[in-house]
Amino acid sequence: PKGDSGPRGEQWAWTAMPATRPCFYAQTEKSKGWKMELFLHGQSVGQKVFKTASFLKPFQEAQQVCAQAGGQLPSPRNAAENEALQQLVEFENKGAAFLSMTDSQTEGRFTYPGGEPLVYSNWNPGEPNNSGGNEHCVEMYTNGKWNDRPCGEKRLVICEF
Ligand code: 293
Ligand code: CA
Repeated sequence: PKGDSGPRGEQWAWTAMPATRPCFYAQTEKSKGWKMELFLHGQSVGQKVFKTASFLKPFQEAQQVCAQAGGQLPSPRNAAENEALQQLVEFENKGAAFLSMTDSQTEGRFTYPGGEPLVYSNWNPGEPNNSGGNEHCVEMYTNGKWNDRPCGEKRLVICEF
């Protein structure tokens, strides 16, 4: 898919960089543009890259945005990944971001998109509380803590690659 035009008229597009994960890069200034884009809007942690879309969407649309880009919503699986993602959420300054996990299958049992149970969690004290009986998605606050939320709420879209 075609991307947006940047502030200097450069074209940005989703693609697979050679020997790495798919990420956003500038066609005009290949690796230099890619590095700057990741520096400003991404986080690299281990073999994983988190990249912010900078806009807010309900969960299902957010899932589609990430899938279209060749990634998925973020699944922080340890403290280092959680902190990398938190830095991005904080820097974006657009409020909380959606994570990939839901308890849509079985209430109270949060799983990754593949259905596996969580290997790591960073719930805010008192969460998940299924407030109002309809909180099947998970948001990350700017402080890195997690809260279950209704999937129809609009939250910052960050993708994992
Ligand atoms: C309740 C109690 C609050 C909590 C909130 C969230 C909503 O209103 O303390 O912050 O639920 O869990 O997702
Ligand atoms: Ca909650």
